[in-house]
Amino acid sequence: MKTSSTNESDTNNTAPTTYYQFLEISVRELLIEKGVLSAEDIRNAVKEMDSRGPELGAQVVARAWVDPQFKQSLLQDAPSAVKTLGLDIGPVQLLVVENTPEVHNLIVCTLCSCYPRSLLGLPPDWYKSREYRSRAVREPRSVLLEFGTDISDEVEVRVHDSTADLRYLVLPQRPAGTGHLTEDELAALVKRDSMIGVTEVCFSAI
Ligand SMILES: [Co+2]
Repeated sequence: MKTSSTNESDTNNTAPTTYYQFLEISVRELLIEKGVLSAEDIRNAVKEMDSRGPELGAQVVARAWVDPQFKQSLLQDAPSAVKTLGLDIGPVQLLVVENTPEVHNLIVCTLCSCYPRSLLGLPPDWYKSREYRSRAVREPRSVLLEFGTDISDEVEVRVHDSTADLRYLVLPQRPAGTGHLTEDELAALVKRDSMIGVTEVCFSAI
């Protein structure tokens, strides 16, 4: 039996450090030691990442709805397209997939929880769950129904498996009856889940 009572070993006992955690610590300490980054730079970057929500993604979607040329470049080369809106998503490759009357797209990371964080913020817990990760691939239509999204049998459902190198964002369909809305009003309609593909964008005129 272990009798050590230092705080450090207590921490180690609760969760063993994984290979990737060691790798992260080693790289981080090396970057700081070589003067490439400061510890504060890293803290600030993490804080900024954690504070991000899905608003940037919603802005991108709204722009694509009102500007066909932007939409085209977004679908062809998303990182460059979002850069024209002043958004830098970093070195991660991003693919935007468009929902149409014929195709509905759904995003998952079967391996872990890869997610377009730079545009949507942190992934929801259900996205990281083993249940979603396995069922989204096996029975996407049932999963969609549980989110209240009934996709007709004539519509093809495409499931995209994200990786560390390639993230996806769904461009949802613009709802009918929104022709008079401004770009900001449109962006306000676009919720996180619709950009993962588990819901559609709704609009009800009052
Ligand atoms: Co992943």
